[in-house]
Amino acid sequence: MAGDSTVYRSLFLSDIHLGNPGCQASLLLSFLRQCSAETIFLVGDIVDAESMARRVYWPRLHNEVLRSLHDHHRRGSRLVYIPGNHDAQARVWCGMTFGHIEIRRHLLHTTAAGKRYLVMHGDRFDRRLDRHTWRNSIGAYTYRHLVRLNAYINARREREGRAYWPLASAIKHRSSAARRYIENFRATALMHAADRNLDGCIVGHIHRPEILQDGKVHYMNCGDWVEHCTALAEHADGHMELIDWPSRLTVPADPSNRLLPQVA
Ligand SMILES: [Mn+2]
Repeated sequence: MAGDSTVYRSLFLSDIHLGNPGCQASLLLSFLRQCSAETIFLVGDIVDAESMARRVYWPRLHNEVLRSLHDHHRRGSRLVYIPGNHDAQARVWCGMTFGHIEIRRHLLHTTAAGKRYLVMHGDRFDRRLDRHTWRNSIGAYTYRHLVRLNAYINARREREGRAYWPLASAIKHRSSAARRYIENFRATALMHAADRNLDGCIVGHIHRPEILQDGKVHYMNCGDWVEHCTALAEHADGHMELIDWPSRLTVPADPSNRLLPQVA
């Protein structure tokens, strides 16, 4: 295992979707193995219970992700888990601590710079989840297949020594309905934080990584590990950064080599 090369005050990861064939577990492992954090926040949809209910899928790499998080804890990280809508069953345990994992519905995080951010999965800002229409069902079905295709294409690209390319993301960005959906979600989350006089919110859920500011209020989305492979990190001085992990990997000249982290 590579040594810790980057130390963060906090790390926010969401939408890992373990148990779903679309989960990019090997990229996540390479990320987790080169950094450490005082606190790791798991911001929902960590295990995809919905996908597991359709078909049990649990390869060795998905266990490795859990083991890696456990290793972080052994080396001193605090672990906080906020269940999302794909692992909503775990919400009955909110407020409890299991082993070394604190389970919360949401929480207030104060950065080293004194900024107060509400951390939550964000599905409550998703108006689409309120209605079970045929359009939503088709959308969910299409997306499920798109992330599986994404996993297949990128496994092949990795074997060929080519850089990671988020397929579903490229398609979604062309759709005006998807753009409107993202804008609505973002605006609702920003309003929620502003109403509570907070400096912003940290969410996941919509698989759209970004940090942006509206007036004085920050909107930060962790992204996901089925398409974008991103994380939010707080540095020792409270500065927040969005880490786009695939863009930090070098593609080796020899295509028989695997993707290697630049920092290793
Ligand atoms: Mn979600």
